[in-house]
Amino acid sequence: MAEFDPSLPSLRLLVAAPRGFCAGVDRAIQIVELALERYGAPVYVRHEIVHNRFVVDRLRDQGAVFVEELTDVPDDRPVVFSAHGVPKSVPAEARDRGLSYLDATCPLVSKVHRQAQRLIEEGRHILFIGHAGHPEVIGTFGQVPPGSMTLVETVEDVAELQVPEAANLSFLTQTTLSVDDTSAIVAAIKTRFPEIRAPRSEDICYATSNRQAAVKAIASECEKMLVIGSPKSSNSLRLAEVAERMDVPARLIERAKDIDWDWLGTPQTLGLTAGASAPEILVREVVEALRERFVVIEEQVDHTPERMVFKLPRELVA
Ligand code: 0JX
Ligand code: SF4
Repeated sequence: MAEFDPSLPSLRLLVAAPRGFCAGVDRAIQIVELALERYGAPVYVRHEIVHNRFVVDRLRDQGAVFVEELTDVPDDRPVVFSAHGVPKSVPAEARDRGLSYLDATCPLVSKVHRQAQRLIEEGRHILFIGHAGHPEVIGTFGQVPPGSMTLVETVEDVAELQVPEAANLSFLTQTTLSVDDTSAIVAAIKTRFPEIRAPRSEDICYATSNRQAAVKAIASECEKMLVIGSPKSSNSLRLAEVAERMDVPARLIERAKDIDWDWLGTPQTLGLTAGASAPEILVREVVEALRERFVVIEEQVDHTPERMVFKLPRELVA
């Protein structure tokens, strides 16, 4: 802990809550840890279990091996699928090879997978709101036949959309999107396709929307905002975006060493949050680094309480 030095400038630090790990991330990490306990090392993990270098490095130290493709998994070792979900072809390939696999796909992502399959069975074409190339998008597209789902990334995309049967459309979304951007895209879709069958709500998950709301709740009081998360992490990127859109300059950092002190300057009030894949230990690390340079007055600003817990796969708890 940094020593108190009254000559340092003082800093009011507003720490957003909820922040950091969501129930899907907690579950995914536990699945890898329990698999290591049960089967011993190495346990293979297809894709980063969650988009966080610290988490991945820690699990690697315990014996996890991270690969991008099943072809890199030997026949005699278990493999875990990441929280972001996988195309249907991945478990199919694992079964064909007789691999033992554990699926750490977040149950809220799996729910979108099931919805996609149901809509296709009803003969609909799906507009999928999401970010091209993101593993969750690849996984969800991989639940349905090629050509039955069209990706929409922006409001501008909606005007350009060419879809087979306008009267038979529905839409789904990635779970980790910007709440505001998504509602603008949904509004544009409903304007262009008034007959579209709209789900009761978009599929942005509770953790993503709660973390964005918590940033909104503190941003107007902050001069700058630090967001702990990986540049690969969609939900973390969205948190920095939320602050920036409220005219609060924000930086996404992986760890304390990434703080750009020149950029930070000496604000009176700083906001701090963490994406759903960033562990609390990194929040404490950043607070300690701030205490080296400021007299920090830390306040946690509680927004929406979270109590979500997801069950672990039966084969790991039995
Ligand atoms: O890039 P994402 O926000 O989807 O993933 P990340 O950062 O690993 O967060 C946890 C997993 C989220 C799945 O929906
Ligand atoms: Fe699940 Fe949401 Fe967490 Fe993704 S961010 S793992 S969808 S709870």
